[in-house]
Amino acid sequence: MEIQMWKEILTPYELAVEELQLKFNHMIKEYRQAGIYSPIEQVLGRVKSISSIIQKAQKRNIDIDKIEENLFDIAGIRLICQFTDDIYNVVNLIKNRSDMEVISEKDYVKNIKESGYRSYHIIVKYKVETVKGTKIIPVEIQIRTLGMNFWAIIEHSLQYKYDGNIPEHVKSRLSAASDAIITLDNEMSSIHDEIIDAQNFVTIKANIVTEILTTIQSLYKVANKQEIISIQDEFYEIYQNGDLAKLQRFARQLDIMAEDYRAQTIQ
Ligand code: 0O2
Repeated sequence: MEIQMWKEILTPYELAVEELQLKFNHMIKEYRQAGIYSPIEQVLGRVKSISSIIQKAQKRNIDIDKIEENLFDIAGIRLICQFTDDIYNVVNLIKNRSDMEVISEKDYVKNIKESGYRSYHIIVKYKVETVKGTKIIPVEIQIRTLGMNFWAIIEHSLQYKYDGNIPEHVKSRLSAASDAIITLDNEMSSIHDEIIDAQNFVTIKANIVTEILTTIQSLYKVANKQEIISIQDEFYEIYQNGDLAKLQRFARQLDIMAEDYRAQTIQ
């Protein structure tokens, strides 16, 4: 197939990956802005390279003209989570979306592959609008923890290094590493609530500080310099003290002050 033809085939897949990365990243942003723990930690995406597509098609005896009907992972999204439980929450989030339809799923978290590979795979149908019209694209979404991702990346590069024939002694080390990651994921899950509380505290504090600094900046235009300096001093003192409730109270007082100035400006 000519390179131009490949480009035409792959363009809607690129669009699907770009749109989905944006949507999942926006989901993370919405959670964080609301000060709520996000079950998705990181979003990655890729369109399979032409050489990998050809290689996979040859391995499976798929005619190159039939790849679109037979290969479902040309567009790939990877959602990285902190905890194993998050994986299942993300699966439900995907199932409840109206912009994609789940066509198949494989739970390699519960049914670990012989290699030691763990991940949850979902194939969805996703609609994109191109200049040539609407196109339905299959997208493979892999959902895994940071630990599972670490293992899969290392194993994948070893597959390349040994051309798919990893020696037995390396395989058994990989299997031991996979077991160690299961233990790590389980340990992390057992302190799940404490970690989430700590992370929520940091996110909420960061949101309030941003809000306070934005209000102080807006007050520069209307309040007198001396007043601004004393507000800033008060803010630094409360911030250093680290009391979240005091910071929240201070943010509310500042809001009222800014609102008063706004009302005066309108009069
Ligand atoms: P790439 O380069 O990541 O795209 P198959 O594709 O034949 O392996 P199937 O049924 O299509 O099998 O899909 P399956 O088993 O759900 O796996 C699809 C993808 O999951 C793979 O795509 C890998 O990304 C990942 N995967 C599956 N098993 C393993 C494994 O043992 N180790 C690692 N590191 N990744 C795995 P590709 O096309 O193989 O590769």
